[in-house]
Amino acid sequence: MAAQGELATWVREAVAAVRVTDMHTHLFPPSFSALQVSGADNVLTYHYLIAEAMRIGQMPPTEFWDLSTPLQADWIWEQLFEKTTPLSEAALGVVQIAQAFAVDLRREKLAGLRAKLEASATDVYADHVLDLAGVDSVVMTNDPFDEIERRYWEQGTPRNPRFHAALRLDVLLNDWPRAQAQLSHSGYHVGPELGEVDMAEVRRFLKDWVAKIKPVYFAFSAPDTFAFPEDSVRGRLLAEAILPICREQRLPLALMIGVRRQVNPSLRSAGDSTAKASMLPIEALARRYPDNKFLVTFLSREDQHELAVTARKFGNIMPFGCWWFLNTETLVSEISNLRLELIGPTFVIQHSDARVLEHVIYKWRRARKVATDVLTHKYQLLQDAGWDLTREDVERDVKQLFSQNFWDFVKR
Ligand code: RAT
Ligand code: ZN
Repeated sequence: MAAQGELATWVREAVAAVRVTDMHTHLFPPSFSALQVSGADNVLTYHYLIAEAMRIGQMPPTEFWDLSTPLQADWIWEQLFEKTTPLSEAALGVVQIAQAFAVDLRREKLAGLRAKLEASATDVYADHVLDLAGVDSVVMTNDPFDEIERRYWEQGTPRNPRFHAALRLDVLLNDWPRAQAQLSHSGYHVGPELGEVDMAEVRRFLKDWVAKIKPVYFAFSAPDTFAFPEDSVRGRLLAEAILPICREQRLPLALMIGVRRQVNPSLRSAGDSTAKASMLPIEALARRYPDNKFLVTFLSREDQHELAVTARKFGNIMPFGCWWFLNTETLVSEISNLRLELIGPTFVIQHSDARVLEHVIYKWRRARKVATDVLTHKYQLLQDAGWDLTREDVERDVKQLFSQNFWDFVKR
């Protein structure tokens, strides 16, 4: 049994030391140079910050998009760090990145950050940043319909082994005319009608990509209106191509539900929003396909309780992370407590969604802080009830939440 104060130390030290698997990011290895994103200007022009800066500055979005990236960064800096105090989650994140690089942002300003962060990352720099964040490896978001990205895979570009692949199927499932045109162009005989033969070609395409990139899972994001089963292109592609290939290859399918894309198109990448979605499609998928595995995250706060309850019913559902607008101190704490209370330590506690390499630093610092508080409280209750907790128990649970639950599920 831990003495008073000792318990908090066990948790703090275990969470600080754990090597994280960051199971959903938008990062690329340095060898994918046209896609790799790092450095101060990219940190400042994160779409989370663009939306916040637009609330303060008077610049019309069209004018903003015409600026070069350094000028956009200067403008965002002025709005969020000069005219106001950087209190939001994303703005505080910039300050925490600066701190990790020993930059006093208040005094040295954006120039200080520009001097320390590398805009064209080398493998040494990428490893350094991942190590600063205590991240062992990251999972990318790999789009087989992206021309630039496809070229890297087709050339067999070697990559830093800390970057795992995930096959992202948004274009296939959410924009069938574009997917169909590109599939046909790449030599898959797929007509617009999606008959039996076309479906076999989609399966061939998926298998080719599994062989090419060796993904650890398939993924797609869907709107709040997502339904399944459904007599639609998406419904049929899921049932007849994606789920069978996932089963055959023993790969989980990650479902990211509840995004309303482009509610304000003038904001471009910053113009997406969220809405409450239905749990019924997830229940239907998990029940009808017990041999498939589903990594599931929802974007609205309102869906979190239902998701945790649904995960109690189906062992083939793994809830993961607090996605995008939920990745705030308040909501990560609430959602992690809720999940622990309903399913114990059997979920993936967080993913970073990093778009810029240095993001992993602040995202994981924040995740660790919240997890420390949440777990300390829960362990205290357990000890108060007479449970003889050990330091090893704490270390095991933390490892499961931050990495092992994900890998066990992938390899199951
Ligand atoms: O969090 C984000 O950066 C979003 O823009 C999305 O990328 C989202 O995470 C997604 O994967 O669709
Ligand atoms: Zn994402």
